Amino acid sequence: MNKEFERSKPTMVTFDWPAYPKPKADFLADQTVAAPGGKIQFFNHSSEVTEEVEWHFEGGTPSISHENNPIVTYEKEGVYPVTLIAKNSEGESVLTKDAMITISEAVKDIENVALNKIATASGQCAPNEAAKYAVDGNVNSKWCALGDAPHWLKVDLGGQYAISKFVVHHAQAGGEPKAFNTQAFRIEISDDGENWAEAVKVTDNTEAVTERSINLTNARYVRLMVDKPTQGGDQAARIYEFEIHGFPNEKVEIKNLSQLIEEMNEEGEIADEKTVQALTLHVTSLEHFHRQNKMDKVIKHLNGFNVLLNGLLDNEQISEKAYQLLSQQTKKLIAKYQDEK
Ligand SMILES: [Ca+2]
Repeated sequence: MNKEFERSKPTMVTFDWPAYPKPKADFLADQTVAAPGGKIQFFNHSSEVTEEVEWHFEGGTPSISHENNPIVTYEKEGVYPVTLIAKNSEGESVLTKDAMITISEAVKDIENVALNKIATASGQCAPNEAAKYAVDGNVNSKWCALGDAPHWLKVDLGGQYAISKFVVHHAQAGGEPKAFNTQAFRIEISDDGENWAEAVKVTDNTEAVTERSINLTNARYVRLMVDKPTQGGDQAARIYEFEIHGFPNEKVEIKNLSQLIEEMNEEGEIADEKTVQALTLHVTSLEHFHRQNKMDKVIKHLNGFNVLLNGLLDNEQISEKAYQLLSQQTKKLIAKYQDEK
């Protein structure tokens, strides 16, 4: 009614409720690799509207779970997928991560392989805040970079490593305010330091430490890209420690011998050019038989190469160091090709 006491038209008030959404399945694990008998914990990160979860763990015990963050034991070596189904009254969402879990005896040697490796960066705030302080194993020292984001930190592991997990220690881990923790960053990996593949992307971090597991992947170089350095407008990156968890995973190939001969020659570990030629000639015939798939001949010539190395060492035509490195590589190749026969 209005002030003239006339009856006004009734007003219809309607609310446009958004349709209740279907869930979106997502999950993480504390590890992606373990030795046989090892335990892995999974974390449900599905969208908030999820009412029920159903996990499928091929090769694991339990093989099915309805818990939010189940712990699963894997007994046998192998590579396994994990599936999560997130459900509510509107429907379900299925996410399978293929080859997510690797169970291997090699995993007992897993450690932070970034420790004291060669690190470079887009910049530094001070000499005592250089790139190397992100990989020095000390959570009280940091790499800092000023200017406009993105900032980057690159680590050369010095060889091929199988990588399973990254741990990034942000500002608060070193005693600075939480507001300075990195909000958005990416981690990229590479074999050559030039072609990069994204392994991790985080856009909404608030915590002091971020852990991200990945499917076991080989790489030599790892790059941390800091896209949004803090929770607010401050553009300085503050990384107290960047851990890369993995283990050495060098490819065993005949060309490793050629590379070693070249390296040893450059370092003066081989007496003269004649000896270099003798070694190189031998490797060339190995490659020839390998191309023809004559594995018996490859193994025979590898054994012959070892005899040659012994003779060269006795005659002091190669150093003890060159002998050790070449003969270790030769033994690895013999073991590999005998397995493949
Ligand atoms: Ca540090």
